[in-house]
Amino acid sequence: MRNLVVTGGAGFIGSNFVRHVIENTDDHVTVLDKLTYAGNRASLEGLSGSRVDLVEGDIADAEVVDALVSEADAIVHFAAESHNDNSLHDPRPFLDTNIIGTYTLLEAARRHGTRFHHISTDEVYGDLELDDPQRFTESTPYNPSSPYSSTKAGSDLLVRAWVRSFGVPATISNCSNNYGPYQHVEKFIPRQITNVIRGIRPKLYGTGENVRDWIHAEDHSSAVLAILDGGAIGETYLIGADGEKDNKSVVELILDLMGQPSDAYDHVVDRAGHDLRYAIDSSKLRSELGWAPKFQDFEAGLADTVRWYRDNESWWAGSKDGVEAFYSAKGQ
Ligand code: NAD
Ligand code: TDX
Repeated sequence: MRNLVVTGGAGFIGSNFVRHVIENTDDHVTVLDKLTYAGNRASLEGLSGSRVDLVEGDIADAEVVDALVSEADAIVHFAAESHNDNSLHDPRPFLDTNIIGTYTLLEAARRHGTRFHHISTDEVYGDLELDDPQRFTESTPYNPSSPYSSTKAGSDLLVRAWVRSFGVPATISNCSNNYGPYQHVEKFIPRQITNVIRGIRPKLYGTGENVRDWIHAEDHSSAVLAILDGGAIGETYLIGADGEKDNKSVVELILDLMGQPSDAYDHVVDRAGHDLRYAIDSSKLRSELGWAPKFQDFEAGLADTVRWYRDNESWWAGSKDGVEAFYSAKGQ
């Protein structure tokens, strides 16, 4: 039984990970979360009690961080400002949390010799052409496009430096686009599902030819646990489930699953600097740690996700109007 500190555990992937840990290990979890607009206590409902504690605090607050890390066997670091569109509007919080926050955690891990797993994204590698036969691997050069992805790239490089220079026992994972329950309605899939529920037409940026490599958040969680348990210190692992889909096909599938005509969506203003395609080669994780995804059927996983948003309107209703106002002011 370990005591895990999970940063960002009240967010989308973090809360799915906490649930996965509780169901699959004997570990105790202390969530450290600032409860920004993206964090939600309700995402941890049913998990409190003897196995999970929630501490409301900032990962950039050295005092709070040190007190928790001094008691921890391992840190799993999900907390971040995570939305590209927000980073184009106001980059500053991305520097504060993704760079200074990660630095603050690394310094605590260094002082206490604590195992550290850093959660990152495939966006650090930039984008691929639609017809490029290569996918991202652990040796693809970094080439981030947005304020979000550049701060994630910076945080990855800090982790690598703290491993090499200070011997912090850390691993890194870079995962592709996640879907599933508890994802904020600002993100692509929940935005379109909740639009349809509200009678608003889905909004596709630009032509919709952009490709994302989708993985269910439950599969991301099982991969992170596998790396925490068996990953080699200093190594990076790419996490992906061979789920490439263009955005237009995803919108059409959502409309279809929700009983609407598949062309009942609008093309809107494109995202500045919009990455064209992400694609992950996760052979290293699969061959070295024996990991495999369970959600191979994207349509079935998406149907479950649609059902979750229909059944949990009270979880997202409070954020929906503000998010749509933010987008419509930009013609999106
Ligand atoms: P999210 O925005 O849903 O959740 C982020 C959580 O971090 C929230 O609970 C928020 O309150 C918390 N947080 C933000 N700033 C904080 C701070 N300063 N101190 C403490 N807590 C803070 O994000 P997500 O989509 O769950 O992403 C989680 C991690 O996974 C991020 O590091 C992200 O870069 C990475 N990632 C996400 C995806 C994806 O598809 N969503 C894919 C690959 C990697
Ligand atoms: O309304 C929309 N219409 C649309 O066409 C929105 C919100 C997005 N899009 C497009 C932009 C992207 O091509 O859909 C795609 C997915 O968009 P997001 O959900 O914003 O995700 P993305 O920018 O790909 O980044 C996500 O995956 C990598 C996460 O938000 C990041 O945290 C993660 O690192």
